[in-house]
Amino acid sequence: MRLFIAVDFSDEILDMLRDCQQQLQSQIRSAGMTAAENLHLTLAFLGETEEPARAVRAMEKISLPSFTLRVGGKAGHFGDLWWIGAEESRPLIRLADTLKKYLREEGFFIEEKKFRPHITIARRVVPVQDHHKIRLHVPEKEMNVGGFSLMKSERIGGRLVYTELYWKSLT
Ligand code: 2AM
Repeated sequence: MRLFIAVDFSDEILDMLRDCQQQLQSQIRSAGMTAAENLHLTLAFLGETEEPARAVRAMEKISLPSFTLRVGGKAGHFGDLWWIGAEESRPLIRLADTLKKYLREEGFFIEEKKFRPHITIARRVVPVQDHHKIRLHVPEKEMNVGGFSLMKSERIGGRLVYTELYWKSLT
């Protein structure tokens, strides 16, 4: 199974992200928009594994306080994938780094690349003219992060379906 660990959003942040998707939709030819229920902030990507219990053990070792997450204020694209940014705050980086350390201790191979907190809102975006012409107005919103989730990702009937397997609260 394909697993990743992520933070889910408040309704207010989901509304803001959906509004960004609508702004994008009105300026492009086509895209695969992320389904509303799949919008999340990935902390760590585990890839294919049959060891969810080891991922849970890594999550259980985390003893960090809840914190304020700021989402928005910036948008961008990696090639044809469009994202909304999240603030690279100390508590967020600390949570992602600590989690990756514990996942490696549990035997997972986790890429070393720098953590760039982002929310993918659309893939395979085909602009009308050029990606640089696209303008999104992205307000910044805050939420409290009280925990994070182990997620399973599957393709069911051509649709990407994410299922929460485990939730770990912050202190
Ligand atoms: P993305 O949004 O930038 O594609 C589920 O696939 C989540 O894990 C997505 O948020 C995805 O990020 C993230 N992820 C991180 N590394 C990945 C990888 N090598 N392959 C697929 N997804 C990855």
